[in-house]
Amino acid sequence: MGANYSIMANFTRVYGLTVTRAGVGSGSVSSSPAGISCGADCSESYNTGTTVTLTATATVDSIFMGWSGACAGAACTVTMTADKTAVATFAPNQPDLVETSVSDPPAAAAPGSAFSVTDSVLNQGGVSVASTTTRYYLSLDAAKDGADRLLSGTRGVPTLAASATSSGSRTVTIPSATPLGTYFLLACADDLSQRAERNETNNCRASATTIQVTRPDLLETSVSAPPATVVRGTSFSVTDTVLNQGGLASGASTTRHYLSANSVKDGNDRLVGSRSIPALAVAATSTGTVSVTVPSNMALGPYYLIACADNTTTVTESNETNNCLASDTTVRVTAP
Ligand SMILES: [Ca+2]
Ligand SMILES: [Ca+2]
Ligand SMILES: [Ca+2]
Ligand SMILES: [Ca+2]
Repeated sequence: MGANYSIMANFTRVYGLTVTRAGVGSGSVSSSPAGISCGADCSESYNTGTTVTLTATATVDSIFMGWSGACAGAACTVTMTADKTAVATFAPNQPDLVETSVSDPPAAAAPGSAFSVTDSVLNQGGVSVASTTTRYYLSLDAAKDGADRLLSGTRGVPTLAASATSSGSRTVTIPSATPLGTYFLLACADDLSQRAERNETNNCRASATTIQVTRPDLLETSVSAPPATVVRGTSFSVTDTVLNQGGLASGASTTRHYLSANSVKDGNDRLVGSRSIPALAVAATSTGTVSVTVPSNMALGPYYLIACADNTTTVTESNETNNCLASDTTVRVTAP
């Protein structure tokens, strides 16, 4: 082999074109030159410099909303100078309202109290929808059903174009009759069913966190032992502690002290003193000492000392029957 040979090769660069379909409508995308027929085949490699036109076709129940990614707007022609992805968005040919966000409720609140809700409604359909009303519920689970508690306070949502969102805040009030418990907050778009939509079952959204509908609960956790004997008409000191073991702070209250022939508070017991209790935060206590006076006409004999929290029934509590505590020992009332 005395001759020289030269070898030439042409390397042609190729780039990938990928089509992605977005939105809750449906449709297909084809390409020219051929190679893409999406959903079945959504990507193709083309020689560098190739100009590719993509055509989106909505199904009969949908609307093509436009291109994004490598293209924008209604038409898509790309020149393959790099790997590219074009996104075709299809929407239903009807409105479809969904709640895309709802704020979390307070961790705890009493029946009858109010709080603020912020939510967003999206029309993910391909056509506009006239004004609607969003309503709010407390629900034991994250789904709306007939057992849920409708909150007062609604939000009017204006006409929404395709892909438009309305956000707003409202003050809502928990119905006074709501049973104590743990609830999700639901926001439900078009809750009065004023507008026909592609999907009527996706209109509600639950909060991420729950609200405990609860009340304060005051009770006596200690009451001092009375003296072994006391002369009627005279006084002795009582120290007691009130605890708020409920889920909400309580307002100010009054503890009263009684002498009782048995360890249970009833209508026969004699009022001997009282103590003012300040507002108590959750888990807070109040301890204090007051002087109580045995009535001069008190029948002689042994008595329990009973302290009763919120004995003027100023505070509405989750449990109104646990407020009294009797001393372990009795005091004998004697004559002067
Ligand atoms: Ca809907
Ligand atoms: Ca509807
Ligand atoms: Ca109580
Ligand atoms: Ca009470």
